[in-house]
Amino acid sequence: MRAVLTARHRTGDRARPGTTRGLRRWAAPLALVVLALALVGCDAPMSTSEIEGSWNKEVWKPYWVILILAGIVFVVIMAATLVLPLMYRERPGREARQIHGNTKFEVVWTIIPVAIVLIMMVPTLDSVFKLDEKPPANALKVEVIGHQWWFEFRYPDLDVVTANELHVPEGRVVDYALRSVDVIHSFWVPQLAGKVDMVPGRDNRMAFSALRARAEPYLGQCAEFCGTSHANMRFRVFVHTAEDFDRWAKAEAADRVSSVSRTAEEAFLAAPCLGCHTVRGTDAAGIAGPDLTHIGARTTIGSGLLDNTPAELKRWIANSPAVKPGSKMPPMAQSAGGTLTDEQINVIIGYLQSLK
Ligand code: HEC
Ligand SMILES: [Cu+2]
Repeated sequence: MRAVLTARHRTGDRARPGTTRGLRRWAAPLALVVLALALVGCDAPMSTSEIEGSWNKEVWKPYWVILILAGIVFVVIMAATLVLPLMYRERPGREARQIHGNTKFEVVWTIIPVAIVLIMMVPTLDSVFKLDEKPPANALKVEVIGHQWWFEFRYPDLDVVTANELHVPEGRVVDYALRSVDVIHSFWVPQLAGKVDMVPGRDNRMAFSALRARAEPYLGQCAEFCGTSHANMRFRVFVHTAEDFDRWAKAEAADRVSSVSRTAEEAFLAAPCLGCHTVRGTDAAGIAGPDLTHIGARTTIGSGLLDNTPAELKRWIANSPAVKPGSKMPPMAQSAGGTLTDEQINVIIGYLQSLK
C-alpha cells in the first residue's frame, strides 16, 4: 500500500506541467510582497495606525505588546507547522505512533497561552483606565451633536457654534460631550482617536488632545450606520497653535459681519432659509440646519461633501437632495420644485460667501 501511494505521488509530480509548478512556487513570496506594499501604503488619511492624537498614542502602547507577542506566536506556530511534518514524516521502516494525551505537554501549552494573555492584560487595562480618566480642569469643552447627516460643534465656554469643521488647539485636552438629536451616530477621527457612539437621550464622553498643529485637516466620519447619507456624514478637524485657535474662536463668537450690500442680506432673510438656519445678528434663528453665521470661513459644505465655492453652493442650494441623498434640506430652486429663481440664489450665494 505504502509503495503504491508513493509511486502515485511521484507520477503525479512528474505529470504536473512545469509552468503551474513555477507559479505555485512564487505565489507565497509574491503574496508577501503585495501584503508588505499594502502595509507600507497605510499612511492614508483615515488610517488608525497614525499616532496624531493622545488617544491613539495611548492605544498603541498595548497594541505594540500584543503585536509583538502575536508575531512571536505566529512565527513559532508557522515554523512548527512547516518543520514538524517534515521531521516526523513517514519514512521506510517508520510508522506513526498513536498517542493518547501527554500531561507534560498539555500543562505547558495551557500555561503558555495563559501567561501570554496575562502579559497582554496588564498594559491593556492600564490604557483602558487612562483613557477613562477625568479630563483636566483646563480642558476645552466641546459638545458634538449628531444630526442626520451632519455634525454640530458647540463650544459652551467660548460662545461658538459651528458645523462640520471642528477647530481645536494643539496639545490641549478637549473634553467632548457626544449627543444626538435623532438616531445613533458615532464620532470618529481615525488618526486621532477611536470611535464613541452618539446616542439620543444620553451623554457619552471622551477626552483627548491632537498632538500637533497642521495645515491639513484630519478627516472624521460618522461610524455608526444612521440612514441614507451615513456615508456622506463627514467632518474635518483643524488643529491650530494656541494663538491661531484663539483668533479663530474670537472671530466665530462674533455676530455676522457681511461685506456685501444690505439688500443681499434682505434677500437671504426673505427666503425660506431663516426657518432652518441661524445667522447671528439677524432674524435668522432656525436650528434644523447648520449655523451659517460664519459659513464663508468654512472650506467645505454639506458635511464635507462639496468644496465651499460659488458653483458648489449653487448645486447645494438649488437641489441639495440631488447632491446628498436623503438630505433634510429641501430643494430651493424653482427648477427643482422650490421657490427661488436663479438670480435670487446667486445673490444669496454672494451673501453666504461674505460671512467670514
Ligand atoms: C427645511 C430646513 C432648511 C431650509 C429651509 C434650508 N436649509 Fe440649508 N440646510 C438644512 C439642513 C438640514 C442642512 C444640513 C444637510 C446635510 O448636510 O445633510 C443644511 C445645510 C446647508 C448648508 C451647508 C452648511 C454646512 O456647513 O455644511 C448651506 C450653505 C445651506 N444649508 C444654505 C441654505 C440656504 C441658503 C437656504 C435658503 C435658500 C437654506 N439652506 C434653506 C436645512 C434647511
Ligand atoms: Cu452615520
